[in-house]
Amino acid sequence: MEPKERSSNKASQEMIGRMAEAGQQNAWDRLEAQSPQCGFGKQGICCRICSMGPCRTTKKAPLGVCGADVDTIVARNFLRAIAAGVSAHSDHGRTVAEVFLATAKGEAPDYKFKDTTKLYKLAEELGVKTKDRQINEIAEDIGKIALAEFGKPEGTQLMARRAPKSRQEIWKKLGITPRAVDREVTESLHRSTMGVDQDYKNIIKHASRVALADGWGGAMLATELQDVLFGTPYPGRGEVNMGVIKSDQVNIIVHGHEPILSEMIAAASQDSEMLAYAEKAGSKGINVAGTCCTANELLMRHGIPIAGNFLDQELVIATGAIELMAVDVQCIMQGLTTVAQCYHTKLITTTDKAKIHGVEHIPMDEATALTTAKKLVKMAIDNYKNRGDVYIPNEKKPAVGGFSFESINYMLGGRFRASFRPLNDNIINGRIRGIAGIVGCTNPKVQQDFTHTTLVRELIKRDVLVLTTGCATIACGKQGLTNPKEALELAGPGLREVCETVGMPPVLACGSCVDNSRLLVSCAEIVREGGLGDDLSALPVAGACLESVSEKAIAIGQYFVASGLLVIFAKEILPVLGSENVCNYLFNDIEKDLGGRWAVESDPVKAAEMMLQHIEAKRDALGINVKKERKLYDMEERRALTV
Ligand code: NFS
Ligand code: SF4
Repeated sequence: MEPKERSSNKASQEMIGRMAEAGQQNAWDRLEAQSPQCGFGKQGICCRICSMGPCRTTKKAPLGVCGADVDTIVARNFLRAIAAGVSAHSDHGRTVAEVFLATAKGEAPDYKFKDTTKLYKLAEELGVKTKDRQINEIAEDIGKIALAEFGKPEGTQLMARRAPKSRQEIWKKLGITPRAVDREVTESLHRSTMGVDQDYKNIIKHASRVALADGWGGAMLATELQDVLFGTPYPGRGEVNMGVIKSDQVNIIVHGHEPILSEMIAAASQDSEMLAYAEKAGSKGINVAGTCCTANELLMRHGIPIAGNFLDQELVIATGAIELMAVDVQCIMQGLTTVAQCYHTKLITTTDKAKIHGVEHIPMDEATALTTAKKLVKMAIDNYKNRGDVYIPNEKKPAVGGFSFESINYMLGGRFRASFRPLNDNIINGRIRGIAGIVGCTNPKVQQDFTHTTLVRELIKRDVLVLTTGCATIACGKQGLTNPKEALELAGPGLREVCETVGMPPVLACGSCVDNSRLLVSCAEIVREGGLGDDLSALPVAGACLESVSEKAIAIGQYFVASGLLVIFAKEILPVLGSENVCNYLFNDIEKDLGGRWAVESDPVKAAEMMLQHIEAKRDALGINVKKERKLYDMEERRALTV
């Protein structure tokens, strides 16, 4: 496959070409080597849960040894994938809660509570007393409550109370209000072992519950606590794509997910002692850039540049200009080790949960975080002299990130009368047709970044406001779609007018994948603000992830569906097609239970069409399209309605 077919990003194409010339392998080459991939696995019809298996269902042998049918097998695999995704996000959330608590107790001296306004708000929400108490005392109580959300023996997720009442009622009625994260994950594994839950609808019901424990639980807590610790993001400028790597500076890439690490490395890189040390080494400075979600976190809060998304992680090293790549957890390809060996790049793992065989491990703990970060920065500087030939693609775009729920609220209504009212009003009057969430990964089975960016272009052109997270945000950034100036040119007239009036871009970069919680909270606020129905399922909102990779993406999809929204994945990637019944339930009947549903479509233009149809159908149901229809027949009405 030609580099151009592999990626739609010019910088990535260049690096793919150069790696091929040098005989180095990347994810695309390994995908080719793996092809053809197992058709049973692709359809989700392979079971290796017990030792009577592995079993795979065929026409000739439609049942596993235990008698499990294809519906059970597909649903169980689906549930297990979601539980794994939830465990990843939520374990990240737990780590943040631990650091939060340690900070409150004075056991993590390098971390501070940066957003005390949010801390007070959170205290109020969680019932923590604030009167006559020190910040640290309040924070300690919040930290303890947050930590308990992961493993408390009784009760349901406190954050789920943020959902509209009608939604909470639906969950209650179905018995899927999420309990402690650990409990839901454990129950998922239990139910899906051999001989337990063998009713596909009941299995999928629990898939909703465990996913909700993430979206309205672990991941939401991760976002909230990170905001208090590192600052709630507000719009700020940054740059995206490999051109952010600097030829005359020490380059450090932070890769992974938890800002616990990347925040400290960013701080250490600005330390005057470190800067002087770098200068002595002949470098013009220390350049920290990110890949994957941790990059989104840094851009959101500090404007630190993003070098690339998931599929760029190996390509970035192949520039030859990276002195050190520090990784923590999730989406870190083992393939990095081989690429790093071809260059001087030092690859360092930093958490005991995620070591890579043969890779140097320098554990980061909260008690000595900055000291460890400085050690890593010093290692990078010491490695500068070992740099060989360098090739950095000359591609980068300005980008604006930092769209938290709070910042969207302020942007729309102003700091003193923060409100979603203008957004609701403009959805109601039709200038904005609806909202789309474009989220998730980049998968070598799909031309890199292509579907995300095509979807975004199609949607904003037709006056749909886009909120984006994860690697999709970085894809947009590389193509200038998170640069307000460029994106506004592509927006439809209604959306453009609103964006220009409130000073907001048509594509809002909302952060990493755990920050999908910001999308949920925003949708809940739209319902609360009024005029657009009384439940999330009434909203003209849809989500899509056509390049999904991780189990985390399926977990996100399921909690969006269980929150009442439409979610579209690529047909060949969602591993459920082997069971007609499961498909029929997920794509149709689940809507009767939850108000949301899954759909599959691999073509981004068609997927955009599907999202628009959904949005317009919701508008019709809300009765807010009436005016527009009348406009066609009735001149009187038309005059009266001119805005
Ligand atoms: Ni999300 Fe982040 Fe990217 Fe996908 Fe991986 S980095 S948590 S899983 S690949 S968007
Ligand atoms: Fe086969 Fe049933 Fe065991 Fe799965 S649980 S491997 S279908 S026997």
